[in-house]
Amino acid sequence: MAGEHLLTIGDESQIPQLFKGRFVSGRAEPRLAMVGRSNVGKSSLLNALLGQRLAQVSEEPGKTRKIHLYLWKEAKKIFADLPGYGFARASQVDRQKWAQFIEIYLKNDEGLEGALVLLDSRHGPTDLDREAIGFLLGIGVKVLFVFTKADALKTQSERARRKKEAAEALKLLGADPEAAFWVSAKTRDLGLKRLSDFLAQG
Ligand SMILES: Nc1nc2c(ncn2[C@@H]2O[C@H](COP(=O)(O)OP(=O)(O)OP(=O)(O)O)[C@@H](O)[C@H]2O)c(=O)[nH]1
Ligand SMILES: [Mg+2]
Repeated sequence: MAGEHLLTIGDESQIPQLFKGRFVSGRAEPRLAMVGRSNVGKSSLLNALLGQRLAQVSEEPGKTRKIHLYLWKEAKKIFADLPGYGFARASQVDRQKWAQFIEIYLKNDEGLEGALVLLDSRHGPTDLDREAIGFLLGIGVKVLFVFTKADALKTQSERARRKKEAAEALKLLGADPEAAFWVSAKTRDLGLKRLSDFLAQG
């Protein structure tokens, strides 16, 4: 088995007792946070990287409401699958609660190596994505961009157009457009393999 579910954090009040220095529940493997809007494919990507269906995937946005930590055994890393943002049906209060929960986690996890910011290959980054990226960079979290559902870009010209558009948008955000991977969890394409190798080496 390549992966293992370690723990679920349902509430921010659990965070101080779980995280001690670089350790989470006594484990020292560096953490990689999966950040992105609801339904962008965070849980699917995690499963594709682990080669196992551990995280729950759903067509219904807002499925992952808790923080789930998964051990990636070969790479000796821990994925933190975070609740997605931009869940349309959530109330303002719910959205604030989510933002606060995620923020407390990101600020308290001293073993956080970086965040994988997942963006939809077909559109964006959206305003909410920009806000999330700005927030992460603002608190000093290292960011790696992963464009998901690359299989949905059917033609060569569509792929080229989107890559150009996305690179320009990332440049405007002060990010390195080269630090981006285009992947499909569905077809498990070459991009997924490149991302997996990159994360396992780092
Ligand atoms: N075509 C295609 N669909 C995908 C891909 N990855 C995920 N999906 C679909 O997108 C939907 C959402 O996937 P999830 O992995 O649950 O998304 P999530 O970001 O974890 O969503 P939340 O937990 O709600 O934040 C599901 O219907 C998946 O089957 C992909 O690479 N290609
Ligand atoms: Mg999810």
